[in-house]
Amino acid sequence: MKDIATWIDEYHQGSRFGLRGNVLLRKNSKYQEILIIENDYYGKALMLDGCWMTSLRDEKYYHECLVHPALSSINQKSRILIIGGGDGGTARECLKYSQITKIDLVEIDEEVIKVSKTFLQEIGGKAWSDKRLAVHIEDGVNWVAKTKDNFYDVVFIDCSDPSEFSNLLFKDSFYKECKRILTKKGILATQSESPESFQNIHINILKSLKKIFNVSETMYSFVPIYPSGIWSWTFASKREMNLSNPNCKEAMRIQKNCDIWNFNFQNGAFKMMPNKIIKELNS
Ligand code: SPD
Repeated sequence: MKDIATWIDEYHQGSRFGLRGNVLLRKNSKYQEILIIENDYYGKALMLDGCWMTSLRDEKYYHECLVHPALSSINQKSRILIIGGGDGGTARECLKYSQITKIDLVEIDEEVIKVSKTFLQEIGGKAWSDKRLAVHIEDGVNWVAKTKDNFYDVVFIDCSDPSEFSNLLFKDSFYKECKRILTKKGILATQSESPESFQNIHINILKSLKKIFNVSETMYSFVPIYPSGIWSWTFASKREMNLSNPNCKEAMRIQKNCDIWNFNFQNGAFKMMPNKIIKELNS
């Protein structure tokens, strides 16, 4: 099989970020091209419309950083909304918390879920059969619009980069709607792109969330297969959050079973904002 290995690259602003391996699937869904490759080091990896989404080796860098800072810092957390997250990694991490009684996972592209269940079973794992998880194939913007006020304790935006069909997930109007459906102490957690390879989008997300929520904090870490490697996650709330001093006892146990995230890692990651981003935000 080695002789049919090929390079698959994500092209980004004159650079390319590639994995070499066997292509296991390439198909078009109603929304995008879906590709699965198997690489010797990263294992199976998912690419959507030419952008790397996740791989078996590096997915925890992304999912643990999106989920645990939010869930370890909030006391009341029974109802969770995940917008996107079709590979199941975000749901899997959320389900580690016993307080969670219901997760609505709203993914626009059913094919992403089917392909993930077939090729990337390790990512969603038991989450797919957990009774607390309800999967809805729907546009996240519509789902949020029809949700009543003060409903979810945490809303996760686990989306791809801005594109024709995901653009609305980066708009002020959508963030305002997320704020509306969050409980008083609720938290919005979103992937907030790269301060290096998506600098302008990153800054816009941070400015929007600060303006709309008043309280927001950003952490930085790595996702090896994303353009430039450095990535960010932003957490916003109507009230002060306790992100640097989480007090959830269960999270003490959970951190021991994570591959990447722990409280020390998180403390450092919230102090990593590059100076050029600080200056932009203050300008
Ligand atoms: N550049 C890729 C950004 C994608 C972020 N979401 C990935 C989804 C993993 N659940």
